Amino acid sequence: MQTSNQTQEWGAFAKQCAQDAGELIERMLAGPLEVMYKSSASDLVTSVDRAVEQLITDAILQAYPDHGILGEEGIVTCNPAEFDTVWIIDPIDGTTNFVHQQLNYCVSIAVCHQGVCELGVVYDPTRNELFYAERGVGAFLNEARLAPPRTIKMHEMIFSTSLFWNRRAMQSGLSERAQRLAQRVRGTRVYGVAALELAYVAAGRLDAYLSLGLNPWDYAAGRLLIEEAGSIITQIDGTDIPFAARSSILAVNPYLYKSVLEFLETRPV
Ligand code: 2AM
Ligand code: CA
Ligand code: CA
Ligand code: CA
Repeated sequence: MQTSNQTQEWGAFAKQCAQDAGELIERMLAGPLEVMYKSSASDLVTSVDRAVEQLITDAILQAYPDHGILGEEGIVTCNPAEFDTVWIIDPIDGTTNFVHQQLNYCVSIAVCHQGVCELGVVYDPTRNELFYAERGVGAFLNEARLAPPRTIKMHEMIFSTSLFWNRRAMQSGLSERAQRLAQRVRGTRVYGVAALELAYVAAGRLDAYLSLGLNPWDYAAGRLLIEEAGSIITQIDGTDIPFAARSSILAVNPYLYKSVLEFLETRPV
């Protein structure tokens, strides 16, 4: 169990790291952007992703040399399941948006202690919006506490997802069930930036977010934001999200969670 003083100190440090990352991103955007393929043309990494991961990691290891790092772009100093305190970092979530639009991307940082995430930061530098959650304390946007989730009916909801054309979701019938859900709601959105979409569910800008196959750096900080804001987050079949492993994600306003889950599970396709 962490003391709240210690978690607060980590929180202040994580916020500063995210803001420093934002400044580095903006500085680097003034120069040429080096874009590389990872596994395919739809799986990109840039020189900025790598520089940001290095910046954040160097700062953490200087301040907390005995902590572990799990970063998307290759800086992994520990097996998170066997380590005491682990920082889970997505230096740029939404890299495709970053490359094409220089908009709708964020920096995501979570700090987990003995398998439980204690704080999460999701920072959108272009809008200067910093979402912060601390376990047992709450969820905030730029120091203002997020409002509790609103009471809402299914026909009033909007949700974001990329499930409709996900190959695995199409094969399993999940895609068609999600489309039927889409026909019952006010609207759908596709932002392509998982951590920010989770922050938006926490903030009530979206009422749900659904995804398959997310990595811990995509959802760790957003998950705590959802929980501390009073919404519900599980895997897409309703089971608990594992620690620091690939997972599907179903994040929903608490008044809609049960009906969305039922819709995804039981409606005939
Ligand atoms: P990234 O930009 O950090 O890679 C895009 O729909 C969202 O899913 C982004 O948050 C993106 O993170 C993440 N993502 C990108 N490629 C993915 C993949 N192959 N599997 C799962 N998530 C992915
Ligand atoms: Ca990526
Ligand atoms: Ca990501
Ligand atoms: Ca990323």
